[in-house]
Amino acid sequence: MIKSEICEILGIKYPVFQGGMAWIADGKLAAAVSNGGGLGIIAAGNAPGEYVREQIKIAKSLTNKPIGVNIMLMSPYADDIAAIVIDEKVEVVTTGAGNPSKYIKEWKESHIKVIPVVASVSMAKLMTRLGVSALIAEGGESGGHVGELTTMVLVPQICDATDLPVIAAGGIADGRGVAAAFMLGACGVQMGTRFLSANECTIHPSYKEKILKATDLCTMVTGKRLGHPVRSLRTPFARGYSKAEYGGMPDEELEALATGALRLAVQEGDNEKGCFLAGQIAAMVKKEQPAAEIVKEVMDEAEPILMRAAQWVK
Ligand code: TUI
Repeated sequence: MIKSEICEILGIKYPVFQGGMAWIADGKLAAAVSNGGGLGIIAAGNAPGEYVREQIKIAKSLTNKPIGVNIMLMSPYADDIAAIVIDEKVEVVTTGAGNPSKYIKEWKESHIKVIPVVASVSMAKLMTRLGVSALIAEGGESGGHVGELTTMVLVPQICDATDLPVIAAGGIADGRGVAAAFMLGACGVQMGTRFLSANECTIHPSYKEKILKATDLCTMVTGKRLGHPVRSLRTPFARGYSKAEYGGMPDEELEALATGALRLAVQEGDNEKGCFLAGQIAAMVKKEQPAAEIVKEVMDEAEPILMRAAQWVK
């Protein structure tokens, strides 16, 4: 049994977070992960506050274990949601795609455990000074909005830059990834793509099928020109966007092209116009199974791998 300090801090059985995937990670998925002993996280994405409040209530009706809310800081509703998590007494807040400094004091005063995603050493140092509970170091193998550095390179640097517990994310979907994350100095992992195959994940069946059929080179990054690089499956939408991006389409038209594309993937499974966010590890997601089984399976797999590594030490 692998227990680490993040388990003690959050009161969870397994050091496994489910990533806050916009439009995807709802109250039902989060509750299933938390009931399985991990940390389920509701994604606020670009949704209005009332949607998030409703999902928190759904999660709380399905579990009495801790749950988290991920606030996407580029959302126009980020301020509203920052207040709602206090109101609804959410145990953990994770943040992504920006700097959460202005909210941290109030969250801490409300006894919320704050765990920002950081994609650089400077952000890790700033968050450490502001007294957050832990950090998520997310490498660019991940799906969705990506930073510059890979998990392999980012995690040890973040571990060196802080005394806080570090959760590794990006490119992790099985016990080998968990073991590797621990070797790099992390004390937990966050997985997104692996949970797309969970029974409780209610994405469109053709989104799930695309993940289960994915191969090694099946993701690509678009959106660099506008400063918001996003990793998704290499579909007609992603190829078309990339062509437009490098073909000189004006910024406003490019933005319009992406508007609503994630919803079309998640809800309609629209192969032509949908943006199917996924991490590079999609190729290793092989089967549909309950979320709780995923949490236990990756940790059970990691154990003998870590033991075997120790055996080489003379
Ligand atoms: O946030 C994510 N992944 C996401 S957010 C998202 S919704 C979206 N849709 C279209 C365009 C952009 C976003 C889909 N996937 N992951 C966490 C993450 N945070 N990765 C990288 C970062 C990050 C980047 C910069 C965190 C902090 C940061 O700081 C910049 C600063 O303000 O200095």
